[in-house]
Amino acid sequence: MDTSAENGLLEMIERVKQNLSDQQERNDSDMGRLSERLGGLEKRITEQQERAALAVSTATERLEKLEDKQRQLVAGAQQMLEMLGRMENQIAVEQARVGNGTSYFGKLRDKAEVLEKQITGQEERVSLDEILVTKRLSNIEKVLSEQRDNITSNISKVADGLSGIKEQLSGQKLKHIAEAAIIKESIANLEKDLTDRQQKIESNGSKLAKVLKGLENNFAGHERKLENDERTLSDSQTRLSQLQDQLTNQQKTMSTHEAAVKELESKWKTLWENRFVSFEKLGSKLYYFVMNERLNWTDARDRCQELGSHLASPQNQQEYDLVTKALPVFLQFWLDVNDIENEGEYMLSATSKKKATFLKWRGSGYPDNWKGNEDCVELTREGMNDLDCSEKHFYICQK
Ligand SMILES: [Ca+2]
Ligand SMILES: [Ca+2]
Repeated sequence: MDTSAENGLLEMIERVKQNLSDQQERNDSDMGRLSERLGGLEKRITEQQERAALAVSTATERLEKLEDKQRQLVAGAQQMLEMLGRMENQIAVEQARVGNGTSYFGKLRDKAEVLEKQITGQEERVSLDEILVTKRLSNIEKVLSEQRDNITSNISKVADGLSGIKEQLSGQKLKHIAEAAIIKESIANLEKDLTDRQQKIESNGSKLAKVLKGLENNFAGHERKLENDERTLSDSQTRLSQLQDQLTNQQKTMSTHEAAVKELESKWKTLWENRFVSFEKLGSKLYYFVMNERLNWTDARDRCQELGSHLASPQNQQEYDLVTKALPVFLQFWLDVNDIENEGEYMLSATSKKKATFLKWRGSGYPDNWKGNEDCVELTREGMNDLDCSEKHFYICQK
């Protein structure tokens, strides 16, 4: 190579060197600016993080979501930084290899701008959320303030009420004090009255004790007397009991005597009643013609039985004749014959209600059952006739 050619080459190298040097300076300058902008971005992101952390500490899930987004942004920024780091390396490689990465840096700047815009947009949204949260907080604060006012008002009312009650209590207290004074006075009066009464009672008690002593003495005397009386009474009771026993025995004896007397009386009565009784024999039978008393037919029948006989009933003409002849003239005597059971059917009561077979009526037209009430048969010298059984007549007993 000749000198001129060498010089030309050297100049060219010098220019290339100069260009590279210029380029390096420009790159350095761009890098500086980018670094500054990234620093700014980092700072803003940190501020946003702080604000987001503040918002998260005071509120809701929505803010937590924002925090997530912020974290994503930080991560994005870090990725971006890493990307930028990688780009720098690539630029360095490209510059070293191609010697010119201007167009590439241009693209990088564009990308950085886009990212910056995105961050700005997100920043605005964060601001908007922040405003909303602030508004809600403000509302809550307002509500709280109103409630506080209400509470203050209520407290004031309560205080007024308490004041009123306090006054009432004060009034009542005075009233109670006055009442207590009256009551105290009443109690004092009652106490005095009580003391007086106690004294009176004690005085009366002493009198009563004396009277009681006297009464006790009297009582003791009476008691002794009563004991004596009781003894006397007991003795009397024993005596009475003995007397009662004696009386009972005497009553028994008397009862026995009475029975004996009664029996004697009865015997005497029979004897007396039968003093005229004397049955006479007519034919084969004994007859007793009773003419000292008049009886109705039933009593006459019973009387004959008492005398161990029955009303007479002649059984044939011979007996009839004997009896009839013995009768005093005009006197009527009851016979045993009657038709009490069945009208017109004449029976004999004494001989087990056998039918009367022998009848000797005094004439035609007999028996006539006069007035429909003649069922007992009498005997006169004229013959037999029916009569009212309640009529009282003499009678003939037979045995
Ligand atoms: Ca008759
Ligand atoms: Ca008659």
